[in-house]
Amino acid sequence: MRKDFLWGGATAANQCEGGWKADGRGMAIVDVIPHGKNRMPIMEGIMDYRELPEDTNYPGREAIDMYGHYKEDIALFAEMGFKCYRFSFSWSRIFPTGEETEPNEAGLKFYEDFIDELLKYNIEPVVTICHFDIPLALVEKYGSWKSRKVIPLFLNYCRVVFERFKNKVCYWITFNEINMLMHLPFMGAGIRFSEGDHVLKVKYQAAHNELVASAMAVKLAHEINPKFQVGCMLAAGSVYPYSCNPEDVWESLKRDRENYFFIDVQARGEYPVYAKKILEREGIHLDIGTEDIKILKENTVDFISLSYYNSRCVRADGQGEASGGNVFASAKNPYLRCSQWGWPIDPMGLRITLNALYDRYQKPLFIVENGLGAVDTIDEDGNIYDDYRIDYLQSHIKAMMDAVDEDGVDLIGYTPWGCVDLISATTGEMSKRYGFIYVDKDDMGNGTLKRIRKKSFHWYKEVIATNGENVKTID
Ligand code: BGP
Repeated sequence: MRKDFLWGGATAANQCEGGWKADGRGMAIVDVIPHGKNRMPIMEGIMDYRELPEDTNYPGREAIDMYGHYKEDIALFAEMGFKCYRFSFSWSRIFPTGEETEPNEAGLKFYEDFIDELLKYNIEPVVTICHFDIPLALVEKYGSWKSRKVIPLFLNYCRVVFERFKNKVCYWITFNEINMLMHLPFMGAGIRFSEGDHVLKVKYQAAHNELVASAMAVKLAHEINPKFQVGCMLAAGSVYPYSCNPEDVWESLKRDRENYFFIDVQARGEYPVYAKKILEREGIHLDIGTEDIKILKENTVDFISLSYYNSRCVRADGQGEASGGNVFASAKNPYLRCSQWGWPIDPMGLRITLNALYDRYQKPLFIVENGLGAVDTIDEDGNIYDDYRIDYLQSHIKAMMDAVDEDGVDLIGYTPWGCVDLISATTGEMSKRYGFIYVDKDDMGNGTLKRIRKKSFHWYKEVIATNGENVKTID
């Protein structure tokens, strides 16, 4: 691997920061996403959070309180030798309602101290500007990304953080997993549906508004500092045909395109022809501003970041067993075993996905999420022996290195997800743990929040120290 390869870890404010009322922070969508049976209908945008019972538990409000523990957490990341750390800003900590003329200085100062703490250890910050996050006030007033009115407000937020951190941050990601909007519209983009809504039209319009906002952010970033590197972010994972039946192959190509659509626009600068055809077939006429096409064309991203948890699989006949995996419906692949949450485990799929993306876009890639959500138990001796996590990460790192060394994929870095345990996005659980660092907290919110190094902590430290060389020796 190249010497400047960015080994690190990733988290996001909505799932780890907490401090929901500190520094004058405004309410954000994560503050109204509950734990339990109502979580899915809320995230899908088909249930209104204002109808939730009073005793509802909202796990994101405190999360793992990284707000109060960041110095300790960053010191642990430094101990593992992180070269970079991916995290996100909470938009409503900086603009509590999204519409203030001046930013909230206390919120900005929090991130400034946070970034300074990273730089103290020579850890490169990688900032996601919007990770499943938007001020709740904008959801209530404008219906979130349904409305173009949110575009200039987002841009204003971008301007403030780009200017403030002009000399401290180089890597920016506009929207986390932009394609999530199609699957969990409220969690992904604050979209709620009302009776009579043309659901697909609402989603594509919101997607268009985000795509334009993303391109405008790229433009602004490059004006403020030409050295800024701005990326898009895809929930990736190639879709395999269940068989060599051409019907299955065709179905898999269509499914891949559903995800590529966003990145095609962000990386190539225009709506792909297959997307135009889908819109035409569905009778959807998007509200496209006069300048939009030009803005999209002229402001493509510098790199493509992605999350990879698993591959997907489809059968054209829709028969057979279904498989789990990051909210994308998929047929069960008989060649793969699954995690405790039913997500397939497919390291070779990472190599395939990286190659497919690199072939398609020819831009540097950055793996900004990967990992195994698993139940951890503390042994009698006080340690956590998470060999299953080491196995998962080891095999995926090996596949990633093959993609780089054998296939020539240009890869900037690797930041496994939830490097410190945090709240699961899909389930709201604490018990679905990804970290090298254990956090003492349970699904009901009880615990001391104490941090404990797991076995994988020491293993990953060695991976970074050897620039991945030690992983190569496994079978
Ligand atoms: C991605 C999200 C993350 C993260 C991860 C794992 O979709 O970008 O925010 O949570 O998936 O998913 P989960 O937390 O549901 O296990």
